[in-house]
Amino acid sequence: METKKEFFLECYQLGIIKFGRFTLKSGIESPFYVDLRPLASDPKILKKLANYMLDMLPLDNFDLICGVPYAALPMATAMSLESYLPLIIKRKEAKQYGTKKILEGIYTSGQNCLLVEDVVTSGASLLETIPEIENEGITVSDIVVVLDRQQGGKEILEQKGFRVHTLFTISEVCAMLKEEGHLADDEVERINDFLAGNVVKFKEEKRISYEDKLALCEHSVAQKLLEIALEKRSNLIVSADVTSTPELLALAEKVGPHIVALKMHMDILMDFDADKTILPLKDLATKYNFLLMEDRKFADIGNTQELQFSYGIYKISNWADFVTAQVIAGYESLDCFRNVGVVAIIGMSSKGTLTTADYREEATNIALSHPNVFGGVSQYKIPNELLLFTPGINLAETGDGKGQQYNTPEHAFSQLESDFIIVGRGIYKADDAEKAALNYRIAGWNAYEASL
Ligand code: BMP
Repeated sequence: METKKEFFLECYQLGIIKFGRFTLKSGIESPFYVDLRPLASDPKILKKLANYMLDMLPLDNFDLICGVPYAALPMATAMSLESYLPLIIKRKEAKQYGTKKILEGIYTSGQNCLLVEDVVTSGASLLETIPEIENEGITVSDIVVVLDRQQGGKEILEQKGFRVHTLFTISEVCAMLKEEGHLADDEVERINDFLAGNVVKFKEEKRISYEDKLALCEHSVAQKLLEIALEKRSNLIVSADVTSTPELLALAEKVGPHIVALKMHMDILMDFDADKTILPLKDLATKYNFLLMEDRKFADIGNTQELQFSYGIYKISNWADFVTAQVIAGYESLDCFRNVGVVAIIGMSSKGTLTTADYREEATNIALSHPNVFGGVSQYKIPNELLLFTPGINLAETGDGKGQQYNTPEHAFSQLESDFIIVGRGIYKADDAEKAALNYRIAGWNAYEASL
């Protein structure tokens, strides 16, 4: 014979209770979340549940059975089928037309009805439902509940004179789950705190450090960036959106000591020349120990991207340490970026971007699974296995009047757990670009340390 515990564990497999940090409708944070609706989707479990509930009850007392809508409707139906107690259905709202009935089914005044509820918390929904049934001349003496969240509802109903039968209580359930190794001691402690009415202290999840990221991120470019960050105590990438080689080289010379990488849009240079632009740039990168990031945002089929990457006048594959690429053309479109790292565009910083939550989720899946990709550009958190690059950073502005939206380094590190901030106009348009780079470097590093 199956024990009640074995039965509960079977129910648990359907995902009816989740542990973690949940905000309830009331705004209160709860360490667990209960939703018994999945039970109705497993006929064997639903039938067993019906019998467990019926076994607890003085069935001779009842003429009718009724579930509180909606979660308890299938439970009441199953109990009716197993016990032959006639079912009545209570509407959530009275019909606006015809009979305007709140109760459906066959019943007569003076009958006693067993009320079925999935979960009792404060008892409020039962206290609303009962008078609506009693208004039809039906009495309610007993309530049967699958799970008591032990937040006072049962006691309130009992004070009002109802008999409340509960199959499980949350404490009992936690004890069973702990015994089976599904719950850790600290989780049980939080649940007990919550049930005792105390404010629950959740562990603040801290971002992981660059040292820990070094152990987690396998791509050689990711490792190099993290090593430079630790060595230079910097997480700053300057976006060198200038339009001539002299300006680009002058900027690189000024900001070089403060950055982990210089980000370019090489196609905006008026005077690009492999010898005059790239060779001195590579020398500066060596001199100051930073990487070259080409923000090309490739967005085509694999074959075209392969040509764009290695041919034309820029021959990006010859000099870039890493490139940005959209993932819109799918996983295989990224295969062509051999010998460099790829940072995938997961979400954009501009107003009205089409990078919605669904898009970002799909983009993240591609980024996580493709061996060439080691990071993502986004304004939201991404998984720890990827390095997060956050553009749209400016200490003085909130936007540029062209759709760009700015945040602070503090926001990037504390809210997004970013790894690298990307700053363009905040630095290259400053009167003193070197001083501005130093300021952003300090602000970025302080924000990173504060977020640990
Ligand atoms: P600025 O700090 O001047 O706004 O420059 C931001 C840089 O980052 C630009 O080169 C832009 O192309 C890039 N960028 C961005 O602003 N938002 C994104 O979502 C992705 C980007 O690459």
